[in-house]
Amino acid sequence: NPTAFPQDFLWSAATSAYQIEGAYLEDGKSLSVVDLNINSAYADTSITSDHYHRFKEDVALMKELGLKAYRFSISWPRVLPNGRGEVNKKGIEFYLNLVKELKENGIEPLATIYHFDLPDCLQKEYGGWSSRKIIDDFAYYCEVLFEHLGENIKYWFTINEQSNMFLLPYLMVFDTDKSLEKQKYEMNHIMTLAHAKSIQLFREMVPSGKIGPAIGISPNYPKSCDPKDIQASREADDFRTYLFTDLYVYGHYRPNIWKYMLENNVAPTIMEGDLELIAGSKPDFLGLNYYQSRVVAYAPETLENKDIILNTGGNKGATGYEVIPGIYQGSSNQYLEKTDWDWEVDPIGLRVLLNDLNDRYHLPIIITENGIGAIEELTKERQVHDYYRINYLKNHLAQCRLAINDGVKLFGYCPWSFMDLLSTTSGFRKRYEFVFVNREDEDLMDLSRIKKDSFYWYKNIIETNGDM
Ligand code: BGP
Repeated sequence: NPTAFPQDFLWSAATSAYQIEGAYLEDGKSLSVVDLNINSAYADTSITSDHYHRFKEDVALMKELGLKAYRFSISWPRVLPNGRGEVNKKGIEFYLNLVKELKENGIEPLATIYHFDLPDCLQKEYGGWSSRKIIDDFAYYCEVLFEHLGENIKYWFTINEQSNMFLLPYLMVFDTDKSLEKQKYEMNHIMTLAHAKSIQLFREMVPSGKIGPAIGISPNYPKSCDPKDIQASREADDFRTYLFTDLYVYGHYRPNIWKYMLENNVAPTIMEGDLELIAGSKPDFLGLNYYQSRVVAYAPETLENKDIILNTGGNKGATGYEVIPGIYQGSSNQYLEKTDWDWEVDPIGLRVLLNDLNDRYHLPIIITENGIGAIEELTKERQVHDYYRINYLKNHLAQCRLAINDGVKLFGYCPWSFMDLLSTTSGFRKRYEFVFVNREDEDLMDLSRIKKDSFYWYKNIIETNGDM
């Protein structure tokens, strides 16, 4: 009889600022790199779900859902329109009001400091994350947040998915005249330093709070039992998971990654004291964004290097797999069902990954994202029958429970997302959890909120503390 979820388990749901707030130039906010560069081809961030104006209504829905906690992100350009310097009073007020509203409704706020939305002015001024100048600006931004919100928010996430900003560099702005690979490793090092500095500051300013990164990773399975494939899967874990997590927790690069960086001339500049700073800023927990597992095989040296090609249209089969010659190549998993975006649905992979992280780092873990994107429409009765989502969440939660039984210190679960929002890769077509936001037909694009079937299902899960 497996152990139940702990009594104080944080039943939560997640969103991020640029994906739900809208009001992208209101009340003093300046534009971020995401507002300008990432989605311009298919979506715009000016209104999204209009949460900026409707947060009270949204918090009321969270309360109805029974959420114990809610993960949101703070927009740097809303709080500091110039990236640094003067604090935008209205910007900080928005988050103070949101947190107040959450707390009055018995919901624990979980705040992400950075979720892809760098103030564009810092990108223009010195190239954003490519310059070490950002470390001080990020530290200042954190100082402002800890000063104004530190008393009211106990749980903080430093950076969301540094791993995916590395893997999918469309989330960043890079210099096209320079080697992308080199810039990726440089950015990764600088971001880790900024993350470490923010933890250092947090220890001084919010001594009773808890802080950690939110990482987006997948376990890598070998394509066969050919020892070459086994080794390839281990190296895929090194390059796509432990590169980030070993840095965060232990402050070191694995030797095979060093070797790769040096041989390929992509090593970042590491200054005296860098690794000590990182190693001295151990997080309190790991936040895990989990959507799928991956399969890899050995990649002969003769193959060409390839980056992942994302399926952004929701047309099955459009994904292009990554190849690192001599190390590994991605491939699809014949045993798993895929979403329309080719994301491989693998609940057991979550248990595998949770155990792996627990064995390696012995830190508490919170699932900061997990969920299924789909194209959805309202029925005539204005309902959304998202039975596939209920299945998805049920199966993943069952594995969470088994992982807790295995000894994993899992303390919370934040399905992505609380409500429909702008998808990072696929605009408004791809919808996620619990609350439908009506933008179907232009005349009726009233952005009204409609509870999906999964809303009622999750409500019951929370009420029964995960009894399925
Ligand atoms: C993660 C991001 C989220 C969110 C989610 C779903 O990578 O942290 O911001 O977007 O993935 O991805 P998508 O919107 O591309 O389906």
